[in-house]
Amino acid sequence: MLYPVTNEKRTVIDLNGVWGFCLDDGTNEERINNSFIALNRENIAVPASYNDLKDDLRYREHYGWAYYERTFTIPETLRSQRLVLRFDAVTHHALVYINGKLVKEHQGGFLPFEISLDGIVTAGSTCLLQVAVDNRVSHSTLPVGNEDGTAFFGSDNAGVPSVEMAKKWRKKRNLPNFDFFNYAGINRSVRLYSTPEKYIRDVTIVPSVDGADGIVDYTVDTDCDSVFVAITDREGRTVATAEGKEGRIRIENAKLWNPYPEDPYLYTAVIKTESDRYDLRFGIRTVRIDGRRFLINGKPFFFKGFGKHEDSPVHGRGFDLAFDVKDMSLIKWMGANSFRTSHYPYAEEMYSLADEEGIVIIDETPAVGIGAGTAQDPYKTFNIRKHHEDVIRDLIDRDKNHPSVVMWSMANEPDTEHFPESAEEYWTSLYDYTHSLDPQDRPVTFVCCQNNYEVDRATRKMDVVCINRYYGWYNLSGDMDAACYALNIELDFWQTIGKPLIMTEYGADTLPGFHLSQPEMFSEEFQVMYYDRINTEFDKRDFVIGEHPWNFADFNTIQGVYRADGNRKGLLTRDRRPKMAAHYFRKRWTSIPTFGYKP
Ligand code: GCB
Repeated sequence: MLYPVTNEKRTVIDLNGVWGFCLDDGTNEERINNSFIALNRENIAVPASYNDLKDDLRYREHYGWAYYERTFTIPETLRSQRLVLRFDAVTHHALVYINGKLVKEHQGGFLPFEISLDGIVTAGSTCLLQVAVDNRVSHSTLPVGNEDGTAFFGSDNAGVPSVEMAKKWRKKRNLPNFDFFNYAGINRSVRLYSTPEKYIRDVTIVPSVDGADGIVDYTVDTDCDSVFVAITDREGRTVATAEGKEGRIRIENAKLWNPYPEDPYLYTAVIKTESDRYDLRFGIRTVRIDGRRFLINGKPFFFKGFGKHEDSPVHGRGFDLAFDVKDMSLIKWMGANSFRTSHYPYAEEMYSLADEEGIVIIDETPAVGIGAGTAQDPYKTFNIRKHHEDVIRDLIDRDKNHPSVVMWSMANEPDTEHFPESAEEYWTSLYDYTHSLDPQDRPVTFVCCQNNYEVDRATRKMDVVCINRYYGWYNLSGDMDAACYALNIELDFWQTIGKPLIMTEYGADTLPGFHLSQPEMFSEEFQVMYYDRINTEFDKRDFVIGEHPWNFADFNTIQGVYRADGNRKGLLTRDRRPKMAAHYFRKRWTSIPTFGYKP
């Protein structure tokens, strides 16, 4: 799916701004065609998560539908154009109405969807746009939550005569199987855009290298009759041209896209047809696994970086370009070169920034929490496969051309231990599916949680073993000698598997400003000692080809006994101030090269 652009053939109209909004009152009736919204209308910002925008617990803890509305006018000048309404992300389930008529239903809160407005609106008219948004998560949504807001756990039982009674008293709420706040609403931009009637639907670029030359295999999906492609360099000079809907272009003495701190050189493919034009920035780089090495442009790459979140004060998970630019700056300041889009696809603008800044991305779907909170075999019991395939397809469709994306992560921490055979079948078939869809055939993985790795049959089948481990924090808490001992037993196991391994999460909650002479848990001194001890073990293992501390910054979560003002494992605070550990990593990573750190 192409990102919307304005050029001489296309127009983008921004529909972001202050919209009318109201929360459903819990009865979940049809709200669009009655006066409910008008009677309860409040102001809300788009894009943003609605949860933290009002000082009202109803917003913070809302469960179920919420309604947005605004009007927009279509300029008469667009009369002969094809019109499309595009939502970059509505979390999690959206119903879109125009002038009271349902025009689109979309499931999944982190990927864009579009509505062709042909036959629905006319140029020159003013339309009422309404969006109903449902934030409920269940065992069939991605991310996963416990069913219907009534599940009942552990300590809820204390002092309550019966489970039934507690269920009656307990407010209906989302029970996420994931450790980030379930921020909801129109989280990313809404735009109206136009194309000519005969237009460029999609462009696919597959780069490769032949000696000093770059090879670009391209496909243009269009009904247009003639297609011209010009490749321009950074200075805007045309370096190669081609004609036709698909073809191969050779760029002599090509400059490669290389990760930070090297040069992430980008070319532009200028695609013109008899009626349309689209300019796509792309990089020439290769990605390949060779034994235990992860090669970018044929050189062994070492992942220095983070698990992140889209999370910022007030906006919640709402699109925030200022935070994205600031985060890129901090990533580089710490000497990092990569991050994982834990635990869902991020806004497209972040990938374009990463292309430009040379930051490598492990691109993750929103499949987090499969199998948690249930004793049943999730792969056989719940209806997830079809939706999971849909999000993988849409993710690749959206992100396939970004040079920054070097690997797909199908999920975070699914259960692979309790039903190992079902898990193996599920993950290896999705692995094949993901490979089959990616025109660049990048490596594919999923991220494994702390488990009995000898029983787990699925993690070892991935191209790269990605593991989240909290030795010294959740287990063997505070005892780093024991933690390193246990970690090494596990690393000995993975060494026999013969694949590259990235530690995709490890970390310790840390209160900024809490200092101790002796490193105990939650102090800044402990966080530094924890990382230093564990990194020392990684340095002894050539097959450990990456370290992604959890997390880049503190982030918001559901309230609960484990979380005081959210998850505090950030190297930075939520407002992006460095803890001592950020300085520790800056020192470490600025002395570790991006290429060739491990043989
Ligand atoms: C994990 C999860 C991550 C959590 C983290 C933690 O394993 O993947 O989402 O936030 O642990 O801090 O508990």
